[in-house]
Amino acid sequence: MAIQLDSALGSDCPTSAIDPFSDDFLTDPYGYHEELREAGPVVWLDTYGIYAMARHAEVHAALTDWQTFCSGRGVGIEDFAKVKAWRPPSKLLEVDPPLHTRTRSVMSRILSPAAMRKLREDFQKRADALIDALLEKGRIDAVKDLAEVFPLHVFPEAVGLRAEGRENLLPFANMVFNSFGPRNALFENSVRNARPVVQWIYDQCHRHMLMPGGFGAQVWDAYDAGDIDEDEAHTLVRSMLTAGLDTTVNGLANTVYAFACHPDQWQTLRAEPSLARPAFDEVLRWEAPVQTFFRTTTRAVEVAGVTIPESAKVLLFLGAANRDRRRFENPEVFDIRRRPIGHVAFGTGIHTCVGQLVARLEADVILNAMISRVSAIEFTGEPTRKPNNTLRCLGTLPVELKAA
Ligand code: OVV
Repeated sequence: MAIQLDSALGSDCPTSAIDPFSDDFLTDPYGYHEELREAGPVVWLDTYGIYAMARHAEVHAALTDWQTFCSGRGVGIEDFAKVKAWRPPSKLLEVDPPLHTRTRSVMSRILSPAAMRKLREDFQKRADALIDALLEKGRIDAVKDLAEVFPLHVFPEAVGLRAEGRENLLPFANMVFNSFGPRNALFENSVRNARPVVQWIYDQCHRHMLMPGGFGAQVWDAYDAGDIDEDEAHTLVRSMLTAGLDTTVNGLANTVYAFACHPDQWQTLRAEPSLARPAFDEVLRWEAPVQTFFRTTTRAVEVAGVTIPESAKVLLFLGAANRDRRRFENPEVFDIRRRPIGHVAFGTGIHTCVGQLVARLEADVILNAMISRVSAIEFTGEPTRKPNNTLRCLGTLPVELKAA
């Protein structure tokens, strides 16, 4: 694809015709990532009239500088200052300090290391039982049978949702993650698909719908304590239901996929189970579940010689930054012995994933369960992709788990 300097922009900003929300790009982004990284530290994307960054240094710096690259005008392609948000904005993701500082502190207290310690034993038992059952089956679809089943088992319960209606969670999240992109067919179809479940999701966020003791009830405890108002409490529970499931589903699917692609790495992990945590980080670096988020500039800012004007939308390619050879040696190689410190799959700065301990716990118990029980993970067919404007999603992942 032709990359030219566009003098009309008034600075030396390379221009690209790449469409990062096309099926082509979303199905296999890595060649396009390389093109964008090599085009320059900042690239103007003609298709949408937005700036983009795909190199690690600039993505990292933008995520860190929340004063300049704000979230309060939306982290999708639409600027909330110009276009009304399509849903009531998140009070965690789509806000800046000081409100963000307050809501974030409520959420990080609830999703703390101590809270994870209380959940671990139960999560591990369920992971063990699931992997035992899957070994009985042998041939599975690791998306439907593992990556979706496990988070749908443990996460809604940890939040304190009722048993009925949990199947509504994934279509809802799928829609929200599509909505950060343009109003393309992916977005329109996911909206159509999720329309019947939206009211159900909003209903579950009320205090009387949530079981005592769960994450959701604890958000309402923060309301009782006067830390947040009623609307904030409701919207923070919505954040949990939106951000907590599809992300971990794809994180787990990508984990199984990474090891199915690299049988030697599975043997390395089995020989050295203490690598489970760095191995999951390497999965996140290599195949980031959340590929992109936007920021909006609050002022004109110079980035590596390029001036980005005020009120510009800037697309940050987390997944591309994680494969930047300026930061990671042989970045396309999946190597669980690498310590992928600095990957930005969870973001960085004040908006770093607040639920990452839950994600890490889920991955850890699944890997533990598999390390002792599964001697090999073999493809039994071609995996398929399910394009999403934000997430790196597998549609199906046919594998056979071999019992150890
Ligand atoms: C990280 C994330 C993704 C999607 C939605 C939200 C957060 C939210 O806060 O609603």
